[in-house]
Amino acid sequence: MKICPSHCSSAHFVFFLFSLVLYLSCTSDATRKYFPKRHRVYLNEFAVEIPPDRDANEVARNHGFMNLGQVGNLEGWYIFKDHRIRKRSLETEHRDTPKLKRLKRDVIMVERLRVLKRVKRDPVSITNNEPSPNDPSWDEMWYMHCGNNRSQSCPSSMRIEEAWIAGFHGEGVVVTILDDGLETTHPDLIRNYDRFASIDINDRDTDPTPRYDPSNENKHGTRCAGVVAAVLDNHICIVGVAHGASIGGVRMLDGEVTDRVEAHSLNFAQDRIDIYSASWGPDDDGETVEGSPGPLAKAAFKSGAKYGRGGNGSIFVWASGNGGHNKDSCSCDGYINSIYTIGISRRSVSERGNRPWYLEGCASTLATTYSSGEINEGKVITTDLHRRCTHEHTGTSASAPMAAGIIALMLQANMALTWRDVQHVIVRTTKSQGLHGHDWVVNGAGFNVSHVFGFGLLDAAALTHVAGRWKRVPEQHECITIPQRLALEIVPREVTEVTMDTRACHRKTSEVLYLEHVVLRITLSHPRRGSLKIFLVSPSGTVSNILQRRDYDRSSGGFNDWEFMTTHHWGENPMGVWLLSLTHREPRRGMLRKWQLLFYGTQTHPQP
Ligand SMILES: *[C@@H]1O[C@H](CO)[C@@H](O)[C@H](O)[C@H]1NC(C)=O
Ligand SMILES: *[C@@H]1O[C@H](CO)[C@@H](O)[C@H](O)[C@H]1NC(C)=O
Ligand SMILES: *[C@@H]1O[C@H](CO)[C@@H](O)[C@H](O)[C@H]1NC(C)=O
Ligand SMILES: [Ca+2]
Ligand SMILES: [Ca+2]
Repeated sequence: MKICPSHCSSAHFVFFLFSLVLYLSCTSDATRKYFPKRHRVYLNEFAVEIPPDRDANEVARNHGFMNLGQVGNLEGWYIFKDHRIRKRSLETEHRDTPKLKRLKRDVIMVERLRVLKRVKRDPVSITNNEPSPNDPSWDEMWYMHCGNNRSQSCPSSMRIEEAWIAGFHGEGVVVTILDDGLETTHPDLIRNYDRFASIDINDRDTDPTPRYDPSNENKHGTRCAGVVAAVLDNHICIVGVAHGASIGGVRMLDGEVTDRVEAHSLNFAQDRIDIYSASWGPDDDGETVEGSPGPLAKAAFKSGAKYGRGGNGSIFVWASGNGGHNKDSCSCDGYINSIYTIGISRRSVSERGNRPWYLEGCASTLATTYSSGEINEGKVITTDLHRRCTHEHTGTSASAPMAAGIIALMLQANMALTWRDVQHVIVRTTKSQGLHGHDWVVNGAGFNVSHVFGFGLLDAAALTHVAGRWKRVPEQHECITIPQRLALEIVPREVTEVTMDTRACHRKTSEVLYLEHVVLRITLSHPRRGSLKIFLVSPSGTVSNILQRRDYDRSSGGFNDWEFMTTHHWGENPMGVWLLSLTHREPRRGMLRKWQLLFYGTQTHPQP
């Protein structure tokens, strides 16, 4: 008999039958659809988090485990082994032993290790005769599926369902929403809620439950959380993009936000949280330029990239601003300008070739998700305060959590991706198809890119597929050019141009031959900053629209070492002549005083 090889005992066989029956009887049709390979294999090893004042060896000994040592440089985390249980066992046998229960009471956290699926399949096409999830709002989740509507503009071209069918639901990935709190007891979130990925920085406690007031002002975080990780098939509300992921909340917007608060949030639980999702930034009033991350937040981004996720780098997902109606530009949002954040723009379904009013364009946007912002359009349905489900979630707010959810699927496909790998895979797999814009251009490395959409729409099926076979990119080089100091008049109604011929650190250890991000650091004075337009042209001829006119910005403060980032030169070779071009319509002159380029990228091909 094939099922039970000769060396396996009859007890095992009985157990196998038992598990099979259990498995079949416990899986609904819908669950089976999304968990085609349901058998998770657990090891007899446990990741244990030891309180700082305890000795790991002693804890292990007291409870009858063997301490295999600390996990990498993750302070407090150890691997314990239990010889008494089987080395590999199926999920159905995965029950707490009394011994394990005792251990759990004595430490912060215990996690039984399981074998992660690393097998990638080609994206599978959906057959519509599969049963749908039983979540009541599923049919209205237009950004996930179109039912039988297979027209080209169907928003399900983000191919989230395809990624689920290929086995990726976000298991093992932790996403945290940095916002105004999280309703931790919401019935559609509670099962995925992770209290170790949560904190309340506003009230200095560990419970991020929002402050309730009559206007339900603090609903934002809870709504974003549902988009990422609402529970599948529980007869409640919706299905999260990464319904298998854990979800945390950092309550930090309901109070005075300081650099310290931001930094604390960005580095909180660095080795537990994989993805931080933020749908906030400087005021979108069209005149704010000072709204950049402070030194602590900047350091926090850097530290997250270096030490987060056990050294693979935290993933920071950021929504592009909502200020398009104020003629603002996300170029002036210092968070989107950071090389460490993934700036996400959004596209509305009913958009007919025109840029919607709320859409800002900027060169630092990396990619796009579907969400909505217009009246009469399908809005995003999600979890709401007071255990409710809302149809009113709009605009940008949904774009970052949607991207965070998709990236969670991708990380499940390959946990070893670094923060830069994630960006590389996004650049390679996003789709420009169906995104109408007038400024699509193929850059010097062959990538089609736009200021409105970045490299295009996130494609969950392609992201998970490519992530699974992705080899880590070579180490990041940072080539900093010598600042050009000058006193060049920016003459009204003329084009002021200046060039820089760079060797891109040729023959130095910081040489960059394949670009990732380019940062323009600039100092200039100007009678009215909002009337300035700035372009940067690479040696390959790709034009980055660094700054658009912003009619409401009347400041005479100019830019002082301001950093603009562009992703549009991704893959290009920076060696050669760069052109900086400035124009404005003010009657009075401005003065360009200093500019400098920072090239980030690799010396060798990132993915030969
Ligand atoms: C299918 O989608 C298109 C574009 O979104 C829409 O115009 C059309 O009405 C939809 N058809 C059905 C049957 O829902
Ligand atoms: C980081 O990458 C390594 C592979 O280099 C992988 O084994 C590990 O699981 C990753 N760490 C996290 C926290 O994802
Ligand atoms: C770039 O994307 C746009 C928008 O989908 C498309 O119209 C254009 O043909 C694409 N260009 C190339 C060269 O693929
Ligand atoms: Ca609290
Ligand atoms: Ca649900």
